[in-house]
Amino acid sequence: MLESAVAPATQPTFHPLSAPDYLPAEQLRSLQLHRLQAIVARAYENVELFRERCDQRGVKPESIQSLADIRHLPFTVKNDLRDTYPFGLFASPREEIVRLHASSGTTGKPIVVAYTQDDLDVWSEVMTRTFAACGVHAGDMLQNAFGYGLFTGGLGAHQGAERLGATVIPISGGNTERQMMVLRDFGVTTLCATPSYFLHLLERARDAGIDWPRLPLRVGIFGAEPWTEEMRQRIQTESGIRAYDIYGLSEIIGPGVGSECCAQDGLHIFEDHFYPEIIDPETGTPLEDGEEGELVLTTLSKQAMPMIRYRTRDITTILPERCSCGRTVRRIRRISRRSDDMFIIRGINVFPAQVETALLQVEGTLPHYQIELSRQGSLDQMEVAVEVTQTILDAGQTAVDTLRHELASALEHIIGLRVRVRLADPQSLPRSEGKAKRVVDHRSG
Ligand code: DLL
Repeated sequence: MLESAVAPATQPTFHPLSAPDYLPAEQLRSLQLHRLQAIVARAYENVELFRERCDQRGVKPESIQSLADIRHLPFTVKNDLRDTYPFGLFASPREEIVRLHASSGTTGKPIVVAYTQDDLDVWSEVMTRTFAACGVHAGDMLQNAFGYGLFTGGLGAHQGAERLGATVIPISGGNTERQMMVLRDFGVTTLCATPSYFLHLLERARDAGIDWPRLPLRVGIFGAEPWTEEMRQRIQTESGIRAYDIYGLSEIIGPGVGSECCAQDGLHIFEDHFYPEIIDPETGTPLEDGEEGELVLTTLSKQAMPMIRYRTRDITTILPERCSCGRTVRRIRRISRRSDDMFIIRGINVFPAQVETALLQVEGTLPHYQIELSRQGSLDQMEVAVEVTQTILDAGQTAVDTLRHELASALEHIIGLRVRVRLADPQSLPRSEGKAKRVVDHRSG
């Protein structure tokens, strides 16, 4: 399918809940300061760990006289949530908490996050703003394939979509047969999923003979895992829909921290509720807008569990320029990596996103890949398995060898390392119903 066949970006109709997206800068800053002062006071009063850290530094809630004073406050990190598991960072009495979610992560205990009714209202508001920014509107038929349960994706998107006035199909992740039936029969116009699960669904739908271009599906709301601009282009050209990137994390609220708009050029942070900073991940020093570093977020209105200067480990840049959509809230560049997803092969730092970028530059690949790390003797090995199209396989050995060579060169060019490339048959690599597992590390110690 050609790029011209991609659905045009819908011009969003203004949604009243989106008004804060357009606040004049001065008004926004003054609202942020007012909320920051209140939330710091609340956390100081109710969260022991935060109070102790402030006391050690000689910082009091009254020390916050300007937004720049946020720099005096201590950071919060993921381990703080683990160390105080399950309820140690709550700032509301247990009876006022109406919802819990949890995120398991890769190691150890899960982290638990809490919401009061007011927090749920803010969450549905920011998700409504997310959908509105992506051109979804009342009356849209929305298939929500984010997982429901302790994961924040399903319920987070659900509340916002209902408040927007869309018709929500709470199908959750997985059960691809049923997803296809709903997609085909219900007149779905908007689909929420991880980008990797959407690709799986697209492929299965084609195999099942679904006449994809005739579906009314127009918008994809994708997030919860890193994906590249190259992947977006693939998704858009192959499916004909507009694919939008949305961002969030359980510790802050879930999805709804930031979202692309119809300009598809960075994600607006809903700054009236989540105050962003960028720091140097090594030293913790705050960086200027426009500089790349680790995103640090402070919840400005969350009652049950305020997060002050939470270090997300997500690497991005705040884009200070005004967006063409007219929103005044600042944007971040799409998150393509985390400070902790880097691996080192023979002394070279590699991020999975670099591999994705390299693979998708080459014709003949399918957007499914996995990176395997192993050790032979004392030498680290990296193998990239990528699915290739049936057309390439049918074209014979020379075509296959040429493709392998092109892929190895593209990878070497981007990561600076010659690695093994394994061409896999279509649909032979593992698929995930939620976040994709891109790296399998067999090295121990
Ligand atoms: O993934 C919340 C979410 C649900 C976001 C649905 C978007 C859509 P966690 O499971 O706590 O929460 O994982 C949060 O996932 O720190 C990022 O590293 C990563 N992540 C989330 N969205 C994106 C994105 C949800 N659009 C962690 N691009 C975050 C890249 C993302 N990474």
